[in-house]
Amino acid sequence: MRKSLDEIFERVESISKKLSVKAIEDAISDIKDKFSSNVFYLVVLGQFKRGKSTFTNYILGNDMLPTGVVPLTSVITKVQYSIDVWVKVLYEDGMIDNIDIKELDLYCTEKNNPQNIKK
Ligand SMILES: Nc1nc2c(ncn2[C@@H]2O[C@H](COP(=O)(O)OP(=O)(O)O)[C@@H](O)[C@H]2O)c(=O)[nH]1
Ligand SMILES: [Mg+2]
Repeated sequence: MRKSLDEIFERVESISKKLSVKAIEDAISDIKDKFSSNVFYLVVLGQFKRGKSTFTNYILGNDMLPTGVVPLTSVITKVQYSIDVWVKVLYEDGMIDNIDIKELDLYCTEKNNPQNIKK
């Protein structure tokens, strides 16, 4: 599948070059970069209290995301593979804090970070 996708990318790229369609050339270049980095996003979307965090914890095999009956996750929480457990808080102004997993709920819950006041 990887190989046939690579072939498709090559064909689309060569066609877009022949036709000089910059938008397609840029798009295919982006897709090729994403594809070669071996990273994809699985996005879990849904209304409050619908079990998104519970579902994500189940996939992870680890209860690292807080779950509960009141709306809990108030900010976008991104989980990625790693051997060690680490948590980074990314602030709107670009600042980054390294925190302990036990402190995660201080940032991503409505109770401890209402309306994302910590930004
Ligand atoms: N009955 C039932 N409750 C669930 C299920 N999944 C999650 N819950 C409960 O629903 C509540 C909200 O779950 P949570 O994962 O925090 O929801 P989120 O806001 O979508 O992330 C929690 O009390 C969970 O225990 C399910 O499949 N069935
Ligand atoms: Mg949640």
